[in-house]
This record gives sequence, structure tokens and C-alpha cells, in this order.
Amino acid sequence: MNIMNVDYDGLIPNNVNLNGDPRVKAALEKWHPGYLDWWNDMGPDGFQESLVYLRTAVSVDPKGWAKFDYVKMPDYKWGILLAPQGEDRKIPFGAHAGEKAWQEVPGEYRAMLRRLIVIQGDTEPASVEQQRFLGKTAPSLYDMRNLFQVNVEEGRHLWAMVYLLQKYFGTDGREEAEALLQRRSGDEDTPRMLGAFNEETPDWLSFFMFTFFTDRDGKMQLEALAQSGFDPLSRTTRFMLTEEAHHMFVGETGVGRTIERTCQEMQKAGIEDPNDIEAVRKLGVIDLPTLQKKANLHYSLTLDLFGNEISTNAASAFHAGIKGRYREDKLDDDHKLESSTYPVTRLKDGKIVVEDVPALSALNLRLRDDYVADCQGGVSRWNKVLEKYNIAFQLKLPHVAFHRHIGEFKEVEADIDGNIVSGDAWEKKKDSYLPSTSDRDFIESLMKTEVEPGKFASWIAPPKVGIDNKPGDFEYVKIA
Ligand code: BYC
Repeated sequence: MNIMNVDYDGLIPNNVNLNGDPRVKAALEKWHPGYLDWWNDMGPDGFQESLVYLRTAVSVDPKGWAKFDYVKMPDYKWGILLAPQGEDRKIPFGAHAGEKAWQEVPGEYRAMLRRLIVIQGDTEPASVEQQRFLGKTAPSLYDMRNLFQVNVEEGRHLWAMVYLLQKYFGTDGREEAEALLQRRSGDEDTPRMLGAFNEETPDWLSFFMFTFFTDRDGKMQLEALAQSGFDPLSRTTRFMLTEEAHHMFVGETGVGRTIERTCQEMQKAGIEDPNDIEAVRKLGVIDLPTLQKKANLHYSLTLDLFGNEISTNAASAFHAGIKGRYREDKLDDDHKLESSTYPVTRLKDGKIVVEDVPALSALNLRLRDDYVADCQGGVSRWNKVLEKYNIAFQLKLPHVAFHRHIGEFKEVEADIDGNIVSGDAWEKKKDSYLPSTSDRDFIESLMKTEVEPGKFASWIAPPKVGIDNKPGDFEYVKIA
């Protein structure tokens, strides 16, 4: 078998030699119709018959892994693709550091591994569910195609986790794979597992913020799992990361293009005060303070996805060699962390303080810190657009204590600068920190679909280059 190239002949494209593994092949083929039912019920509403110009992974060689073509989404080739197996890979961290990486699930860590795989798997279909109505308000065919690309790839990421469950976890793996198709984002009785995946994605600015902030949590968590001593998980997540990069590109450039259009229109109209919201909105673009509020919302919801700052679960997963740190293989220390400490921003006697705690217990926070730095890079790039147009406004990430529901700050209210405030004070100022009903109504009023090739809705600038270098007026979606 050539691990680089994918076997496309069967029902399920793969590079894991499914033909040589009849038990897993049969289990996946049994799961497949339920997946398609889920996709048809919960995938992009109203576009299942349209031809979409999508990339499909045909190889796991990073230099040329995808091909582009028109495809109806239900016919997309959702495959099982693992990055190539490294020769003689060793467990990079934890109590087993330096031992041979596991090719089978180590018995004592079975429950922990299954839980991490299920949580990761649960987020993938959840995001498709959250985004299912957005096609109808796409600001262009280019954006519509990007949305659908993200959606089919999240579907593929679900397949990736389901493969691990079916292959390595027997009966309970099969049950978990079924349950992944049963839960629904936002459902009162059977919600998705993590908070941010039960929120709505009601408009395109939310979608871009979600792909910037929340997909970036995906990147960080996948990076941490890519270090895993359980080699099949490492190889699966390494390939997922190749696809994930495009999702964050969609978010970063989507918000960037929104900012660009706002700046262009402000300049044309001679509006210098970015806080003159009414005047800016009259131009049919999204004012900068509202963009900041949307960022505040998505950033704070996403910080919750990192779990508690101080976590014995995270310590156990690291010690076991199951979930590492961001770029563990590039870090220069003992990779065991048994005697080091890490500074944690905590709440002590009603005050925010920084305290050194044992590094093993602070691994969720450490990953979150790497995430914050990564976000800051993108925000700085957005601010460059504002500088280019000489607009006196800078976007910024709110304090980590702001609007939190998990972790150290869940019991208190803090403003965007990290001042602890009373519940009353918070209520009074809430609408200046987070999108208010009228902000949402305004954004919604702009969400008019634009389906003429090469045309864009009023509030967003065109991209600098097309997907797959296609020209500006390329018909990315042939709407049925
Ligand atoms: N909501 O010890 P703690 C993506 C629970 S995004 C609800 O701090 P731990 C994507 C926790 O389960 C990436 N509950 O937890 C993006 C635990 O409950 P139990 C998804 C929460 O385990 C866009 C208890 O609180 N992947 O891929 O250290 C589009 C104690 O917590 C939450 C992963 O997350 C929450 N936010 O850390 C598509 C990777 N936080 O078990 C896709 C896998 C905590 O005691 N997951 N709890 O009843 C993990 O690594 C960890 O489970 C977590 C939490 C980081 C989520």
C-alpha cells in the first residue's frame, strides 16, 4: 500500500488499507448511511443539489494533496486519511517518554483516550449544524463555496474520529460513533458536548469570527493531540491540521475584508470618527465598535473550550503520554514537567493575581496561552488594515477574565480590561461589550445574498486572489 496515495475505488476512500481490515470496513459501511442521513438533515440547507467547486484530499503528501472540482456535497468523497507513519516514532513526553509509540490503545488509558476522541469528534458535526442556514445569506459565491468547503471538511474530521472509535474501541467505540450522529447543536435534550458548539452562528460575521477564533482552538487541540503517544491519533490529527489551515484563512480574511470595506466606505464618505456608529451604518457596512463586540463574544466563548486553567484531567493526559503541549517536539525541557511550575492568572479573594502552580496541572492554561498569542497575531494583521486607511481605531483581545463560564473566572463578572465589577454594573454595560439585540438586527439587515459571479454584498470587500487561482468572476457554486 502506498500511504501517500488514497484508494478511491471503494465506498470509503482511505489510505489505511480498509480492504485488508474487513471488520472495520463493515462497521464503517454500516455507519455510512446514518452519516448521509445526518448530512442531508443537518448539512447546508437548500444547497445539496448544487455543484460546488471543492477541494478533495487525494493524497497526504503536503506538497500536492488536494484536487479541485465541481461536486454535489452529498457526493463528496469523505475519506479516512492518516499522515504517514514515522519510522520508529517514540512517545515524546510524559511518564513513557522515549518508549516506542503505541500502535494499539494501551489498556490503562483506554477510557481517557476514548473521551478525548469523542469530545474532538463531537465538535466537528456540531459546527456544520451551527452553520447550516448560512448558504442562504452568502455575500458572494466565493464565500458560499468557502463555507461549504469548511462544512465538508468538518464532516471528514468526524469520519476521522469515527474511524479511530470503530477500529480501536470495539463495542463502546461503535456506540459512541452512533451517538455522535444523534446529538444536535443547541438541542435541549441532546446538546453537543462543549458550550461554544451549542451557540448559534446566525450571520456571516459570526461565521468569520467562529472560523478565526473557534477553529483556532481546533488547531491548538489538534496540535496537542498530534503529539500523542497513541500513534494513530497523532497521524490522524496531523492530517486534519492540513485542512484546518484553510478554515482559519477563511475567518481571518473574512473579518479582514469586512474591516477593509468599512474603512473604504468611511474614507469615501469622509467619516473620521469610528464611533459615529449611526453614520457608518448608513453606508451599508459594519461599524468597528460592533466588530469589536463580535470579537469579544467569540473570543470569550472559545477560551471556555480550553477547560479549567488548573486541571487534573489535563495533567493525567500529559503524564500518560496521550495529549501533549503545543509543538511539544520543539520545546526544550524534560517533557515530564514533574518539578517545574507555570504562572497562572487566578482569582484569589476577589482579586486577579498571577500565581506559580505545578506545571503539570496548568497544561490547559498553557495551551490557552499559546492560543492567545496566535490570536493576537491575527488581530495585529487586522489592525494593519485600519492603519493603512488611517482610521483611529484598533481591535484588541479582551482580558481573559471577561465573560467566562468555565474556569477561574466563571463566578465573577469582569469588564474587557479585567476589572471585576458587580452584577449590576455588568448588566448596565453589557451591551457595550457584547453584541446587543439591535446590533444583531443591524447585522442581519445586511445579510442579503449575492449570487452573481464576481459580485459581493455591500459590507465586504472582494478577496485578493481566488480559490485555486480562479479569476474574480468564477462561478464557485452552480446553484441548482
Ligand atoms: N464545556 O479538567 P477540566 C474543534 C468539563 S475545537 C463543557 O478542565 P479537561 C473545532 C470537562 O469535560 C477543539 N464542559 O477538563 C473547532 C470535565 O468534565 P468531566 C475540540 C467542560 O478535560 C471549530 C470538567 O469540566 N477538541 O476541533 O482538562 C469547528 C472538568 O474540566 C468544558 C478538544 O477539545 C466546556 N467548555 O479540559 C470544528 C480536544 N470544559 O469529564 C471543530 C479534546 C471543561 O469531569 N478535549 N468541561 O465530567 C480536551 O482536551 C478536554 O476535554 C478539554 C477540557 C480541553 C475540552
